[in-house]
Amino acid sequence: MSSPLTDVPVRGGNIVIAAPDADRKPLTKKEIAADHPTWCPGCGDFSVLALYFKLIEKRKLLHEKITTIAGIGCSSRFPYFVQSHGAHYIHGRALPFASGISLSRPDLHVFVFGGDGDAFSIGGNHFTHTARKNIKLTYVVMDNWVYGLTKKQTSPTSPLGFKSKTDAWGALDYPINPMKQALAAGATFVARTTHSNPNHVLQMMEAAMDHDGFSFIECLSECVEFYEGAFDASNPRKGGVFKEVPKEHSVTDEMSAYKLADEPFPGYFGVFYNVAKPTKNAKEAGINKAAREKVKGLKDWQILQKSFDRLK
Ligand SMILES: Cc1ncc(C[n+]2csc(CCOP(=O)(O)OP(=O)(O)O)c2C)c(N)n1
Ligand code: SF4
Ligand SMILES: [Mg+2]
Repeated sequence: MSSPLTDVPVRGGNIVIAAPDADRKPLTKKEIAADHPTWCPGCGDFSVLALYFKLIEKRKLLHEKITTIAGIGCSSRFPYFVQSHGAHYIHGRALPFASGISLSRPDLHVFVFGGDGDAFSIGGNHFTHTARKNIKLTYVVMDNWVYGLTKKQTSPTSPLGFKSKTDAWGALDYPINPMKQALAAGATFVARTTHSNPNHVLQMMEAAMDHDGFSFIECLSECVEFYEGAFDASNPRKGGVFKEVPKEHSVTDEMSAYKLADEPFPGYFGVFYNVAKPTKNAKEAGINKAAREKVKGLKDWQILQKSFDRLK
């Protein structure tokens, strides 16, 4: 069967790609899984990866329609294990890289995965600015309250008193609350889940993917090597409590979302905040369209020549 062709608007012109055939079969896990994950046995990150595969299968996403980006860390090894376009990028810099992809390829689902250190320590500024720009992508922070890859340093989410290689007497610094951080930065979709509740992780990923804007998920993901038992209080199988966001909570009420985020651990799980707001993608597309109108019919070199002429 022949593939119809579609025009995909990109910055500076249009590229023509083959549209997926309607009768193409959804990808199977075998087709999506790449290398064998190198995480420690029992690491929470396995669960997040398995649910990403489920999401791709369930939502019938095709290879050329997704991209999987990460920074550096155990959790950030994620793209290695996924058979898709993507990058294992620089520590803390996954978001600006992913933003470029999102803004230039509106036809893609851009997924970013990473750790608490990657997101809130070295990547803290990028988190804030990507959120405030409302760039359309989904960011899953696999929060294990520690630096796993570098073998147990205090992270921005480590609780007070946590003993690590950088805080032998226990952490002195007040931890970041990722949910409050996301709300304050202007994220338009903010949700919280945990690796120990697979159905819930999938639900949150689906809702995040469907959001037109910056969607952020804090996913608790236990580091069994350097912070074993960190999340037991949120896991009913370990005697903890998994408390869902109350049904009467309005996801468009920012102050209520803050109140949910203020709850002490284990807190609430679910969508705290979800509002519609124009994305940078949509705003830029308008500017690009108008700019393209002005140079309609010209070849690339002629557009370049015009720019040079203006500088004379
Ligand atoms: C520029 C730079 N600084 C520091 C490091 C060292 N480093 C690698 S991963 C990491 C922190 C990882 O912690 P986190 O993001 O929480 O991921 P996890 O391993 O816990 O999943 C650090 C400090 C680096 N690779 N690059
Ligand atoms: S060190 Fe921790 S975060 Fe890293 S793979 Fe092992 S269990 Fe997972
Ligand atoms: Mg970590």
